Amino acid sequence: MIKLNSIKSLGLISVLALSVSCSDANSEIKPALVIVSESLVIAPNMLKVGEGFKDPLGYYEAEPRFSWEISTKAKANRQTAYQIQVASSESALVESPDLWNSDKVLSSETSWVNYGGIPLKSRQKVFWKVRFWDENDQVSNWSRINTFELGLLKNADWKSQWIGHPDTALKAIPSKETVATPQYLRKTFQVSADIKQARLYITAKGLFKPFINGLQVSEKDVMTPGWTPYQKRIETLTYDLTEKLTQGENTLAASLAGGWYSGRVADLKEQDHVLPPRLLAQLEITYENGQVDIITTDNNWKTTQEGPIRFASNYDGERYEQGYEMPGWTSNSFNDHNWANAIAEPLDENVKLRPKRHEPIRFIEELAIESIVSQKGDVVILDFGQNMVGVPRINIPVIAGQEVRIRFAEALHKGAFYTDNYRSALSTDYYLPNQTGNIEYQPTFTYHGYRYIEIKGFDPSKIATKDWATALIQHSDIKLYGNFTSSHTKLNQLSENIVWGLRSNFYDIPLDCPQRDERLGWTGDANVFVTPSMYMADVYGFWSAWLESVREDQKEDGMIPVYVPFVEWINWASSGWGDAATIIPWELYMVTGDKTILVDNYDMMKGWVNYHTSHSTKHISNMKTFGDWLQPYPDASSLDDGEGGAHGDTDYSLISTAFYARSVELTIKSAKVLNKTDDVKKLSALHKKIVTAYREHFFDEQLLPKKGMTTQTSYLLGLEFGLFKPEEKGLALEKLIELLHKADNHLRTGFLGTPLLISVLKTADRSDLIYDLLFKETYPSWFYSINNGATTTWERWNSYTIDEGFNPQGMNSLNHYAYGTVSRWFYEGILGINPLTAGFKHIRIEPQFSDKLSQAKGGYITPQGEVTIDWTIVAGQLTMSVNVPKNTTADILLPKVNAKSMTLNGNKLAVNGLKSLQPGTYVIAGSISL
Ligand code: RAM
Repeated sequence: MIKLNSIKSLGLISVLALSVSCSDANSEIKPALVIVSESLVIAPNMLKVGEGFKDPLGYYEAEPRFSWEISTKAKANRQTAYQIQVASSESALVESPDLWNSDKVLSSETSWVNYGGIPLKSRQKVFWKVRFWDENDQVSNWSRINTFELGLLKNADWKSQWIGHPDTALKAIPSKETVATPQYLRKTFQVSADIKQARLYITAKGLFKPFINGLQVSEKDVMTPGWTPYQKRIETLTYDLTEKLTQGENTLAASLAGGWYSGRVADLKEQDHVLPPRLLAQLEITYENGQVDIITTDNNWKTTQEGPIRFASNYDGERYEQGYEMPGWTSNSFNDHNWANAIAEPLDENVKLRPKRHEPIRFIEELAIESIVSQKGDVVILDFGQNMVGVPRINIPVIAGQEVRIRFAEALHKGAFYTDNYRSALSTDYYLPNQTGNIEYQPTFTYHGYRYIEIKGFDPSKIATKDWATALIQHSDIKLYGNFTSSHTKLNQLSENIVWGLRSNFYDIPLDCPQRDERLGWTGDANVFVTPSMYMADVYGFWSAWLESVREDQKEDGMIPVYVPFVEWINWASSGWGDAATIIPWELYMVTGDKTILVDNYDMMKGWVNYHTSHSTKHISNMKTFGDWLQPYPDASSLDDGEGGAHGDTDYSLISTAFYARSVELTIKSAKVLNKTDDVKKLSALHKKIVTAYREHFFDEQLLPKKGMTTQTSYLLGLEFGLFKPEEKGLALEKLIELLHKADNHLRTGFLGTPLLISVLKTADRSDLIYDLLFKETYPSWFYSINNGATTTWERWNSYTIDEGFNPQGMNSLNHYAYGTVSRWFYEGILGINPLTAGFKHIRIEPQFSDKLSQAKGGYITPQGEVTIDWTIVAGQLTMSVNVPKNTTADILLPKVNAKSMTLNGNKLAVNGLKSLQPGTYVIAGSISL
């Protein structure tokens, strides 16, 4: 047997010292020293830090987690050990890593390995590489060198001050109009030596758009820095300006608007444009000679409010006046003598400045006009064919002095432009030209949720053409996997709609909707969509960043607001919403296997459980709740609750007690992972008591609810959260199915019940019923909204109908992701990919075949690599190919397939042949009876 004694890297050549164990009779004598240029094992790839960042700049985490994958090209299937080396320079990494050398660590973990080296500092650029030992203890080549560079990690790193226009100084008692008028700021400075590196650290209280020497610092980033609880933490961005500075004079500039910080949020008009926006920037130039220049924001900056953007609001839109344009204001040659000196304010001690934790909102894609709906005089309605989010770029003929108005809508109501469902959000942009001719305009400091635009005020002698507008789609820059298709057109449309719902609402934080006067980070909606979203896109960083905001917004007594970031509006907690504190970390842990998400959020979980306890008597909860929100067909008596039965019919206390039990259960599970044995003990005792109280308090001997109405959700909660006695589960399920049958196999569930319905039926092996629900064409169902023209998921099953138009009730968003919860079943049910252990290192693959589908294909990118499934059924014959990622084991279960007929890669299947499959690609065939 050949044993590895030591391995040392010398540049690209590995020197392997090998010895031969004499006990191994078959071994030949080998030279003691072999020089090879390549190990036999291919290097690991897909190196990432934190929640999945590749070579990030301005990184947030001083104690990073490292992840990698075994290359799909490698012969190696498993990792038995790894070694990570980390250094402060590329040469140190090759010669002798000065920050960390993990040495050989016996472990199969390829993800979320914690850094264990010398503490890292702000600005530090870090180089790292990894190699692994495979199942034969053969070492791989070193990976390619990856890097990350830290941003400014603490407030003390900032020498700059917050700056703004003097008219917006609070002591000047500025009017709302003044505060709402965007500011323009600039500073000219000299560069007189060779530049080695230049970094711009920048953020705003509000929104900023930076420029360097006449060019945008980033053409893609928008609405930065994004939305956090600003009174506690503001995120900062880092840009590399090394190539953008020149010798001699340079100009750094930025425009600035209120955004979520200062502009109104939701319908809170009294808070609109009260706090003045401020800019904070620090340009650090390191010269070849080692000197460093720091350009700070201070009162030497020049500023004006006499620029072309006259007004900006996230909810109301933007006003642009051509007559105010200031050609060249971002470049050296501009004369800023008329501009005022900025006022400078110190950093706030209690507001943390921290590097942005996830990718910002960016321009992602352009969409052309699908059709010109109508043109009457100087009004044209244009249809992009897709409900989405961002701003349009318009290119239209205008007449000097004639104002152009751009409005937005999600649907037309009987052919007319319909904006009522935006409620108080004006969502309107204006452009006032001072010249006749063609203009090109795209708003900078607002965003719209829309499918249609109406442009009014262009030159009416011109006929609209499709190049008059382009939709510039914006959302957090997440990677979409596009990983589910099937033989069913409408199901594919539903899957696409759900992805559009995701794209539209992953707008720096998880929004409920992107268009009306709400657009908030509703926690309940997030609960039901977190796992499906993880299957559809690379959103771990997005969620874990938002959880930091949730932690920050948790009150002393453990209360979690119903939306985060919190703004003073609904200041009470709701069960099923605040439980985001336990549900989201746990679900993320199950999908990723990253313990850090539990470590970071564990105290919040416990705090929320305590809050639940303080809102219960004898383990029965009296916490308020939005209930099974928007359950269809609410009982007549609840219709006059002032909210038109929006809360559904399931008893509130039953719901709240069920979620109390659930939150305790998830905290116990987390405590187990984190080895908190005392907590496990205490919480388990509490859980038992809640379960007993729940059963006794809410159900009689026949398992009929003692309080409130008998609803699908009243059984679902108990079944999903384990609140019935084991021997009662069968009866509870029967009751649920009875209710389903009564509704002709339609759901009668709202936001809380819908995900449970699918999960409970799946656990009960009733995928036939799930297919039934899923393929229903009539109200309430997913296909019903598609039949009525949906291109996203809707807030209500019947928010809009082709015959009736908009639902007369107040809340009718056509872009709400909550009911997109069903896509979880596309992956876990139709494709059948389920984690047996957190992070999918052990997978159960159990596709749910149905006579309604002849084919399904897709996959999921696990931390170990992609698992893919592709199944087809033709004339009773199943063919299925499966790819099991490296370092993973899969069990495949195919109960409907005739075991005797089954083949695996063309060979008859051995007993247990589909258990513990090793990484690789398999083709399974057999006869199937559906
Ligand atoms: C609505 C929001 C959200 C929901 C709450 C209860 O206004 O749109 O989706 O969670 O209310």
